[in-house]
Amino acid sequence: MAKKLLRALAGEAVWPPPMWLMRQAGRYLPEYREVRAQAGGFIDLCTNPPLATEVTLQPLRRYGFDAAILFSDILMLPWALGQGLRFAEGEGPQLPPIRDEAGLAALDPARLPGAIEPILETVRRLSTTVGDATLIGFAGSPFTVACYMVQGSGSKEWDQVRLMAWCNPDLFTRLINLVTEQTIIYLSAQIDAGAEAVMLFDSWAGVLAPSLFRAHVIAPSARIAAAIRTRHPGVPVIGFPRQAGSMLGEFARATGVQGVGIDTSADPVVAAREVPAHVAIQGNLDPLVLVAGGEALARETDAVLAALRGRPFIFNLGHGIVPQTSPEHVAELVARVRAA
Ligand code: 1CP
Repeated sequence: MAKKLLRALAGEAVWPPPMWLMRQAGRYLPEYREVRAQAGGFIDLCTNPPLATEVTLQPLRRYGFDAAILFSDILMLPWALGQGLRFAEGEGPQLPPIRDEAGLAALDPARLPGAIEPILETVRRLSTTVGDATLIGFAGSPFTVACYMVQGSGSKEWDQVRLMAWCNPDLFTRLINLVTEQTIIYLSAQIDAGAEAVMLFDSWAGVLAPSLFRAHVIAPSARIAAAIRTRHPGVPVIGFPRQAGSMLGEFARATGVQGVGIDTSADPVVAAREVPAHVAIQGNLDPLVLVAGGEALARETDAVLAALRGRPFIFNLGHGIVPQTSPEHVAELVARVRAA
């Protein structure tokens, strides 16, 4: 197993660490903006295999990252289940919210295999072109996907979602179970198409009380990790329970994932203590220090490197790159990590 990122996920302390950046394909790159304009809408881009392949590869050409992450979105799963999805320009995603039995019953798992076909075609194309980089497939975690399905748009507090979890736990649990089952099918299909590792993005895990975190973050993630282990032995799973805070160690131990992403607010020294030594840690430079550049970027990069040296570790940001990031700052970051 020669690829650096897969070695780290197998428990090896690779040095210098493998690196990639969340949202490494995106609007901070002029070549992405060009393809994006050509594609029409964002969903059109995600379902266009030649263009989605091209934007996935753009950051690899520029920076030689150790991973390519499939260009798609976590909301393509509800889209594939027939829940209407729109990306209004400058407004973020909009979906008709699920609030009752009828909303849940309208989801149609029979649509999924046909709907995800163009995404799988992108994975197939990438699997023959990524070279030494590791091809990462992904999905949202069931909780974060359910957040958008129930709330109907982005939110800071996700009040409608948490209220459903408390007031109608049976309905919410059935939604989580349905999304969990479909996520297993979706990730499994990405692996069959050539993904070498998969990541579960749980961007909103941090809004949950501990009992709900156990039920709707840890349990579904553990179920997905177990299913991948059974169906695709040796294919690692990275969990990213953003802002898990004091639940991080329990997440790492109880889910059986091979890698854990830590967000910007996590102290990497503390995370290194709480995450079992055989589990890789991925993170966690503040994406805004990458905008700042200069002394702060150098100092903070070195602090992350020092905290996680000597254990399985994948250098990344604590959340996605923001559009105003200078591509030159990314080049400086790559040079600094490579020289560690
Ligand atoms: O105009 C554009 O180009 C659309 C912006 C955009 C992009 C580039 C969206 C809409 N999604 C993406 C790609 C994307 N999304 C990737 C591609 C691979 C990569 O390079 O990393 C991935 C992995 C995601 C995952 C994603 N989508 C998450 C989880 C990670 C995170 O950032 O927290 C979430 C929460 C989404 C929802 C989403 N999609 C797009 C937007 C603007 C949002 C966020 C809406 C909100 O704030 O709630």
